[in-house]
Amino acid sequence: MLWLRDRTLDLSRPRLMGVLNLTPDSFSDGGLYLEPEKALERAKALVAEGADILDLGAESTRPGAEPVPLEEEKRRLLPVLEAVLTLGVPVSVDTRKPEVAEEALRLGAHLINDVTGLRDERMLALCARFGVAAVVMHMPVPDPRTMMAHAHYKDVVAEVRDFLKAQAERALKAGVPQVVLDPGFGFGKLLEHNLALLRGLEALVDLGHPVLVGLSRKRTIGELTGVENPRERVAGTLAAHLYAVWKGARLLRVHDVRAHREALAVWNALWG
Ligand code: HH2
Repeated sequence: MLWLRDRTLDLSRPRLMGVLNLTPDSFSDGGLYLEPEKALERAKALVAEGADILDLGAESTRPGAEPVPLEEEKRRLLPVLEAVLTLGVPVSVDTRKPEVAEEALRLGAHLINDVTGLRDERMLALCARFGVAAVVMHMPVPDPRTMMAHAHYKDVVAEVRDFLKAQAERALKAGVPQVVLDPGFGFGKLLEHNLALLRGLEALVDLGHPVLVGLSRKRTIGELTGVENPRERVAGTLAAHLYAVWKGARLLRVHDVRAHREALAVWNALWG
């Protein structure tokens, strides 16, 4: 069960988190949903396609991305968040800034998705104060500009597991009600690291928290399939995500909700 403030999401079967990027520069859909009307339309479409939760982000964290100033991130995010919260579907906010998270939580956001792994004490304190769960994601350093220079691991599965275990314990001790763990595919990780993490996903699942996986349209899928255009990587994404579900992932962060809903319908029928 995932606790989302006033509601819960049953995780006995895998669930879909639909991505809504309110950015000019996201790697696969940058610039498409910059205008609030377009963003709201997209949110409605994601819900109609079967998203169980939406993840709103207003700062790209692709490799090399420059940070977005606080006021700009708020300007992009908050009006759309307010509108999307009226749709009746739980909303996660993808931000690494406590100031943004605080305003989002005041508006009623249901989950905080912090790609920097709740390293900032203020993020912990906020989630605890509002009684809101958080996604704890691994990246080797909390900066997309430099993370790829840190793609060096002796044992990537053990290192990611140890980081997530420590951050989860720290969060729960600080009063965060629940954590979701995410290996952070592509964040300071090369193809070989992403593959090792997928193959070894049970090591994270065994920590006892729900596991979220986000490989949607990512470079790793492009490298394996030879598909250059991120928006055409849906088939490869589905294969990786179904494998992750088989390994125990319970949440998939995806751009292509409909394709995932159909794949999971078949999966669920077979798996029982
Ligand atoms: N990936 C991206 C962004 N946020 N959050 C979690 N928890 N896990 C992920 O794997 C993850 C994430 C990158 O994808 P996207 O949002 O499409 O791109 P960009 O960062 O360029 O906006």
